[in-house]
Parts: sequence; C-alpha cells; structure tokens
Amino acid sequence: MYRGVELTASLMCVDWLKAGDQIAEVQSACGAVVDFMHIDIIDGRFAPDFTMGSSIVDSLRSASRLPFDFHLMADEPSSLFDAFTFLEGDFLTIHQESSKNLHRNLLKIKNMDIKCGVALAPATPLTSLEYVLEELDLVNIMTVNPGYMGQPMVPQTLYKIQKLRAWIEDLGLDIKISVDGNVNFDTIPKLVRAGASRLVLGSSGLFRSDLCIAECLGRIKSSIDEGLEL
Ligand code: S6P
Ligand code: MG
Repeated sequence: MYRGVELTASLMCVDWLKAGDQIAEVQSACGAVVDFMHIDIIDGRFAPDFTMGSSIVDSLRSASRLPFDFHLMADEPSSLFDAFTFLEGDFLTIHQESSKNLHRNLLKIKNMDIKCGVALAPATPLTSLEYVLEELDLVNIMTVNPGYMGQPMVPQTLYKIQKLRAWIEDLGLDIKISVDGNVNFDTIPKLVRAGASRLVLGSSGLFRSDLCIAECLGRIKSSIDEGLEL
C-alpha cells in the first residue's frame, strides 16, 4: 500500500521462466509496498486464452507470502470454486456478466470466509450492481476487455470509476475500487484521481522488459503522488 492505494501484482504477466525470482523481487523491492498477488483465471470461453490451473496457483502460493487477489474470468464461476485453495485474507472476484445467479455466488464466497468482489467488463454498466453492492468488499472496474495483457485502456472507464466512487461515498460503504488493465505510469495519475484504491499491475506497469521491478515500483509511487496531488 502506498498513500492509501493498494498494489496487486498480476502474475499472469511474469516471465514464467523467472517466476520465482520475480515474485521474490516483488515482495522485497521498494519497501515491500505490494499487498496482493493478482491471480487471473481464464477458461477460454468467457474470455479468450488460458492462464493458470490449480497446480500452477499452488506453486505460486508456495513462493509467495502475500494474500491472493483472485480474478475469475470464467463462465459460471461457481463451478471453479472447489478447484482452487482459498486462504483467509484472499479476495475472490467474479464477473457480473458470467454468473447465472450473481447474488447466490457472492453468498457462497462470503461463506468461504474470504473477501468477495465483482468485476465489470468495460461495456457493463454500474447499475448492474445496484442490488448487490452492499454485499461487496471490492469492485474491479476492468479498464481493458477481459483476456489479454498489453491492451490499451478503454477511456470511458475513467468516468465509470468516478461514478462508482461517488456512489460508494453516498452510501457510506467501505468497498475497494480495483482497476485492471493498462495500469502504468501514465494512466495511474488519472485512475487514482478518479477514485481507484487498488491498482492491478501487469506488463505495462510492473513486469516491464525495459525496467527492473524495483524501478517500476519507484515510478508507480511517483505516479500515485502525481494523481493525489493534482
Ligand atoms: C486481463 C487481466 C489483467 C491483466 C493485466 C495486464 O484480462 O484481468 O489482470 O493481467 O491487466 O496488465 P497490462 O499492463 O498488461 O494491461
Ligand atoms: Mg485481472
């Protein structure tokens, strides 16, 4: 966490041949400001491509001491709830668009004694959360379409973050606003200013080929400063 903004490292963006070293670097670099490991699970149906199965997630767990921030991009996500091991302190976020019964699925997550979240793809309106908002610990505003790393940000999502921030404050709720996709040195000031309180850091912000992880975290902190000061 830096200045009230939580940071979560998107492990689908690691260099898999150096995953153990990169996880160690994320945890030790820059005064250990990273709070979570973001775990993207994609089923190849709700979103294209595949990411990681339970054996890879278990290996990542053994290399990490941070809680996991699961993001399930899967058709009917409840069918995967038994496939992974969730621990106290973890967040589990499912998509509004893919649950047959969203409220029931959120109650199942809460019964696991972990934090629950809903993710919205760029085209999904905030009003779809109207009758579940009070159940949530987190809303993930996806700033790219679910699936791939390295996509450009969908600019309309900035307005969505502002609207959600105002809505949460009006209701006096304590809900994190996570932003996911193209979160980098240029977009972070705008995202933080709009009201984001958790940044998912992937290939454009944290796991870059031109800078080491400690350098990226230094730049991320400066970008948060910029966003909070303007
Ligand atoms: C995308 C996924 C994300 C990505 C991350 C990539 O479907 O949910 O968590 O891993 O956003 O970051 P970047 O900087 O490559 O867009
Ligand atoms: Mg994600």
